[in-house]
Amino acid sequence: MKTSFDPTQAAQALSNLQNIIPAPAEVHSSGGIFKLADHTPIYVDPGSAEGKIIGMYLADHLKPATGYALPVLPAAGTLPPGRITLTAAGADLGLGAEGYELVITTDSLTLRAPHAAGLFHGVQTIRQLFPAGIESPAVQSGPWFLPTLTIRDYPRYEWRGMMLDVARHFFAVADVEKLIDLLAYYKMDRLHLHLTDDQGWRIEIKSWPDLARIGGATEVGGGPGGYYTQEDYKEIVAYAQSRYIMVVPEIDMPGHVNAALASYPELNCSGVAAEPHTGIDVGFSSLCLDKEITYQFADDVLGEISALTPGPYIHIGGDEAAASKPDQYIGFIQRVQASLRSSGKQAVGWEEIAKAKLLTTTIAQHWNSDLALQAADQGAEVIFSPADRAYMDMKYDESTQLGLIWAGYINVNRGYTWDPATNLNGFPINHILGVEAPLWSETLQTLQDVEYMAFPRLIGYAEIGWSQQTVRDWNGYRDRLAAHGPRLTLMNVNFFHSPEVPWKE
Ligand code: IFG
Repeated sequence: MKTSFDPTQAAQALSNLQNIIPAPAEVHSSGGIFKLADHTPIYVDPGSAEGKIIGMYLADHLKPATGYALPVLPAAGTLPPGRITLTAAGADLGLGAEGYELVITTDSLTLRAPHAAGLFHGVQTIRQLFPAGIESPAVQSGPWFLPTLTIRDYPRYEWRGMMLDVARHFFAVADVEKLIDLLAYYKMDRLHLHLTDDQGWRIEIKSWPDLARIGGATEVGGGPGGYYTQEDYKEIVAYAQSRYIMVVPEIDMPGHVNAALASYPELNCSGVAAEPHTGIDVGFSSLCLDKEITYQFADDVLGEISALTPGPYIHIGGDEAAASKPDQYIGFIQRVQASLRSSGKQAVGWEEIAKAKLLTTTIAQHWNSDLALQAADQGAEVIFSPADRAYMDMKYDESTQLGLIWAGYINVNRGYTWDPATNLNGFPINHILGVEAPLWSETLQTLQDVEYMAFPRLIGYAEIGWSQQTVRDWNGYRDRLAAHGPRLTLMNVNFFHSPEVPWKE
């Protein structure tokens, strides 16, 4: 049956194309439409387990709103018109580890990528090419069509992440997994979990059981806190992996350790356990760097967290160690990064670690000084998290109830209108590993609080990490972001309706 060409459908299809975030690298539209039908097959490469999983993921995200069958089948023999194909066959290796090519004609949709992560990112683009109603959990009236086009897309930076502080306040596995789904929707690929701090130790360590039992028993404000068992942590890691997101765990040392000092008297120079801390001041605690047991503790903890973490990166914190003696701080950082490398991991640390002699495999995270320059001078790669641009715990403006203001207000515009390549004067751009937006939780207690501070600003950081600087401008982004309001609502995200954005209904 010849589908009649409806110019309004083509116009609607094009408007979705213009609202993709992060903005794709190369887009060519040809003005036609591809109509999804009830039994449109989703073909995947025969024998590719990952291809099948991604095909099922696509089907699972299109079925609720369309009510269509959308069978996922191995591609074999001649394929019928009116099909979707996800394949590595014939993919351009130049697209790299995460790139993809999407070709939509009037009778087929072909998503090609040399690696599974690219297919997965291409699926997010397909989701955004449908009207917002595609994200509805209930069947919507169709028709469901896509614009005919070619998209070639690949990320600017390989590190595109968010940090969630689960130490000041604790968040359940399910909350973290909802965040992971949202990170995936915007093509982010790193989730840095800030697991330990003065107010809480949030990860079970079997060789030091009181860390979670005692150190996880409270939080800022004195609430019940909580912690992840090692099974919980493995569940989070596996869930993230299934969304092509790497979990980067942080054990913050030698400062920010009051929860550990409250759990084990022997970790204190005094031999007496510290009192639990439920306030929000920083920089007052340090491991006792005079004692050998401290280094045993660090090795045991990092050994266990490394064994639970498939990714190569382990974050050792290193920030605000005012209570540690400078020479002992340097010795500690150097010792810990070396022991991590001996277990095949790369250390990541806040930029203060640049005071030590870094291994070339060690990564520094820029947040509020020019120590990142010293890290780069030593050959380290640097993740950009400038506090005055990317700290999502900063209030949007004077009216924001949640959050802090020590790094200044960060509204949606300020969070978006910067470029890592020009953020630090004289920083060598070939040492920029990517972007990460930290969300510290001193003032956040629920997932709704987290969503309110993270959205919509996180969407801007996702674009800074993925899109070329040449395709980014505030006016264009603002209007594209406006079209994501209905999508965020349908995905049940408690986002801040910033007055800067002309939100669509
Ligand atoms: N700085 C501290 C965080 C947190 C933050 C709140 C870093 C690296 C202030 N360290 O940012 O623990 O308290 O905005």
